[in-house]
Amino acid sequence: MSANVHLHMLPPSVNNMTVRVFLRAAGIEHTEENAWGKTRSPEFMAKIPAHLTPAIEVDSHPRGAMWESCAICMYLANLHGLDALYPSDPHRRALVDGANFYLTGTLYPLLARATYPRLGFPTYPGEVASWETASKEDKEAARAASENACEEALEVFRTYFVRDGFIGDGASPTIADIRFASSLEFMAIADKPLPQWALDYRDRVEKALGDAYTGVAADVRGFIAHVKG
Ligand SMILES: N[C@@H](CCC(=O)N[C@@H](CS)C(=O)NCC(=O)O)C(=O)O
Repeated sequence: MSANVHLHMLPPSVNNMTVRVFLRAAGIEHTEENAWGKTRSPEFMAKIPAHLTPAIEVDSHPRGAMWESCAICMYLANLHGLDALYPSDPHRRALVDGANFYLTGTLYPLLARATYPRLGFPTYPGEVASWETASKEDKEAARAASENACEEALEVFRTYFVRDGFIGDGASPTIADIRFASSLEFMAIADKPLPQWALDYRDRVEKALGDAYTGVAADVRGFIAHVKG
């Protein structure tokens, strides 16, 4: 399958893991470039003004480049008619889109506040972790509050989106499973272990996707092991 896709990515990031797993699972030919230290360069920002990864350069896109992990998966799945990964049936698609929007809008901001301070990732302006004047105790209290709040959002995924299968109610993982399972990888740095259903679910997604998942997850898992060590 030729798509002429060039991916700018950061290996330890689960936002990036999502697109890297998707491209492999979809069998879309592409090249990858590590964007470490490059995202704020004039060359990068001329193409990707949001200075975010994952970002793809792709000839067919009206601007030649785009970012946002879910939007990239949706665009490429639409372009290549990848119905199993992104069902065209409006009812199943409603589940996939709902999960991805809930993840990026609600779960991921909580998950980022719970894990980024420990991973050594930059935190967002306005958050306690980014305040020079906040004490260590206040920063940890804010981090722990976000970790606690993840529980409710995870429970929403269990009861509404995942149930006993995959997001989108099909026989194989969709882009929403790739996005959600990848995000769960960061919870390995949290205080509380993931609930058993979430570990089983992540294993189910990984088993279904094989090396497309495991090969990329190795970068994230290796980074977390390094930080913990
Ligand atoms: N919502 C975005 C988040 C992307 C994001 O936060 N990317 C970070 C790495 S995890 C980044 O590239 N930061 C570099 C920068 O801001 O210069 C997505 O899902 O793609």
